[in-house]
Amino acid sequence: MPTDVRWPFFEEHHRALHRDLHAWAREHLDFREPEDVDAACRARVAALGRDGWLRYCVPRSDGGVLESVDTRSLCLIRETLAYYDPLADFAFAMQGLASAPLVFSGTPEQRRRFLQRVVSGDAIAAFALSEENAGSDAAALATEATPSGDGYLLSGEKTWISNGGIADVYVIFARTGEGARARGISAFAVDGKREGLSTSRRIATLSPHPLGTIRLDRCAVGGDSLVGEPGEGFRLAMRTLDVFRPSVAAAALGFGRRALDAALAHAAERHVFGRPLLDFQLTQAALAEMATALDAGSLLTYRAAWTHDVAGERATKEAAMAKMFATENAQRIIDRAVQIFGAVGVTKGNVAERLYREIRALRIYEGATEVQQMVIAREIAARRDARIGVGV
Ligand code: COS
Repeated sequence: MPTDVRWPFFEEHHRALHRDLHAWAREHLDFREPEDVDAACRARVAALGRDGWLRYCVPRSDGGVLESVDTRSLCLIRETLAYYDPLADFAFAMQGLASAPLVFSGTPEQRRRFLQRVVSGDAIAAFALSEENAGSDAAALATEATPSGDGYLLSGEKTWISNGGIADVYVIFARTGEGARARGISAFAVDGKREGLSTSRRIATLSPHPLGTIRLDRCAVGGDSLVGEPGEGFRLAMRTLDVFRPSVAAAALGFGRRALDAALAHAAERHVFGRPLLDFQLTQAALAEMATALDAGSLLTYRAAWTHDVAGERATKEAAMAKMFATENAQRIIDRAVQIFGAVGVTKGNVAERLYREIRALRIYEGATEVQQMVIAREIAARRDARIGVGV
């Protein structure tokens, strides 16, 4: 049961996208876990590029489908891909995440050089913000970009980088020193084959995805690699996350909806004590709570996307609420699905077992739940005087 696209957040083109992508996903995607995750990721990027789905990551002027990047479309795509194939969702998300800083602030030349290949699926993209000592506290990053000739020398290490090791292009955030912390960071678009850029470590995770540590050893980049103004990198990263955090929520919805559908089917078929599992009120209570949390998560997710797309506002609080709620609840929903499956639910190859591992990272990446709580609290505190009808 996907999100109901008749809701007023959506327009006719969203309904068409939803219908067409479900049909495509049913035909082209495979839920089974691949043996070679790098090869599988490359194949997903190529297929998503070939059939035009990556065109939703850029505006029409850069070869996109829509006039501007539409958060509701990104969310519908991630929700759908996550339902059919977690790795396809990952592949789509990373192409979009790394494209966003260029969409916001890239020069025409950078757009031509990077975005076209990313959108066609010919180049795999990565967004390199995190470091060993700068995860939640992104402004603490220490990778340095030192001016050299008419360009920069990048030195440092970025870690937990999705697609790190297989990416053809990286958006790298480094300290240029215009100011302290967030005010002294800039973004750079760097070719993955650049001398001085190497993968120092691949990271194995609970559910395998391409992930790695990138080492920058006096990696020389031209001044034309700088994305946006010097010192603007942190804000660019945050603007990107405002768009992509709702999409993480949407992926969690896709996982959760898959878990609910699988649990429902199992509960209807499985007989215990002479009756279908579904006849037991305890099963019904679990399923009812799962379905309600999913719809509540959808409402928050598409509210955040709508606020960004239609109201045209900075949707920082809405994005954080959606990500926190949808990912935390998807974890519980999937855990309940495992419980409904019983021993089968912890057996390798079972849909609930796979989802149980897939969902965990979503509560951490692109801002852990605790970061979202911090963001929400800050946003409501900052606006407390602006609220209508404060009568306390
Ligand atoms: N959009 C635009 N600008 C933003 C912004 C947003 N959503 N959020 C913050 N900024 C701006 C602020 O306005 C501020 O600008 P000025 O210096 O001009 O005042 C600047 O960025 C610094 O913001 P702030 O002071 O809030 O920075 P903090 O260091 O306190 O960090 C959080 C804030 C926690 C929100 C940030 O570090 C964060 O999101 N961390 C999680 C990072 C993350 O998601 N990592 C995962 C990596 S990607 S997988």
